[in-house]
Amino acid sequence: MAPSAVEVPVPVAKSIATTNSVSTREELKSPASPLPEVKTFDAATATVDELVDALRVAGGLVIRNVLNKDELASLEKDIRPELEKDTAWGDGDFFPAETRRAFGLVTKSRTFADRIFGHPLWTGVTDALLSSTLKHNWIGDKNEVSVSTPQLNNTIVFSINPGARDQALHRDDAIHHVYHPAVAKHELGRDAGIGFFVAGSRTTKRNGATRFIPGSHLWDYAAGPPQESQTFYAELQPGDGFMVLSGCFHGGSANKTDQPDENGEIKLEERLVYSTFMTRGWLRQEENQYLINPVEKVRELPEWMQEKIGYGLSRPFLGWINLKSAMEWLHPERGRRTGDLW
Ligand SMILES: O=C(O)CCC(=O)C(=O)O
Ligand SMILES: [Fe+2]
Repeated sequence: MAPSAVEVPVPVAKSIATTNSVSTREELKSPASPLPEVKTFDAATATVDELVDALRVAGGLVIRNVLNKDELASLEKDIRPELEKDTAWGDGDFFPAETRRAFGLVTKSRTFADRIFGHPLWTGVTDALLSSTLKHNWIGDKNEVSVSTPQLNNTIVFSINPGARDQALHRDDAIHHVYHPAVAKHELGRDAGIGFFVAGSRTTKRNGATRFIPGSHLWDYAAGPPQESQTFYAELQPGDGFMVLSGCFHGGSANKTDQPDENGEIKLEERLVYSTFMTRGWLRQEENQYLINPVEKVRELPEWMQEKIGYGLSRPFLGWINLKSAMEWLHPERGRRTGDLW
């Protein structure tokens, strides 16, 4: 591209000193700050606003009773054969060798699509925290405001078996090259993603519950390494859920059920967790949804889900095919519409 005569301003990460005009240096959160409380809700009574507030403070929360027994049974019927196809990764990899995984879950299980990916508390929380509004977009004499809504980032089921070691603590937003300085309080716009883990079996500190460091989404990302002593284990009953911002340090944990318990007995347990992440509409999706999900299966889902899977446009015009929304490509029976970018 030819050099431009006009200098285009490059977005620069805010420095710690200018992050928040009302914050003093002392108020900025760091690994030395007290750890915030991790709240527990019930899916029958929780509101989206309460969940959003709790996530902004602690970075993670527990929701009891997201799925009932019938939903869990139907999910497992769909997914178990997929887990059985998986083979161990080499030890020393990101996942311990005793982990089994399966992917592309929105089209492998309708229960997963409806009750996890499409759960109203989940769509409410992710819409609130991951939507972006482009306020200043002059096109000629018109300022065109656009809202980009969140899209699916990945879907993974993790079966962690006895003998698995701890997965190292990490931030999932590293995939999007995120760096943030410390803040005193969460600011809207900070998050690149959010994760939702739903327990298929009970998850405990002994069998490998997901652990995370509360409040670590507010730290300077240069601060490290993360300390195991600060972790909170998301201990869940089957059907309970755990939401976590991608900016929090977290990881799957060791499954020690191959070792004697406090009564000297060995009771082997599998830790089974269904997970999904959402990301902003204008970031690349971690899991390639167009290759993993057969298109005929995508067509069976409601249109609002198809849009969230990535077939909708991120406004103003990201993700088009033939200059049209991929929703039009997905529904050729409707015929060609007039105008670009349906
Ligand atoms: O297995 C878990 O609980 C967490 C897995 C995880 O964080 C990851 O694979 O990125
Ligand atoms: Fe992770």
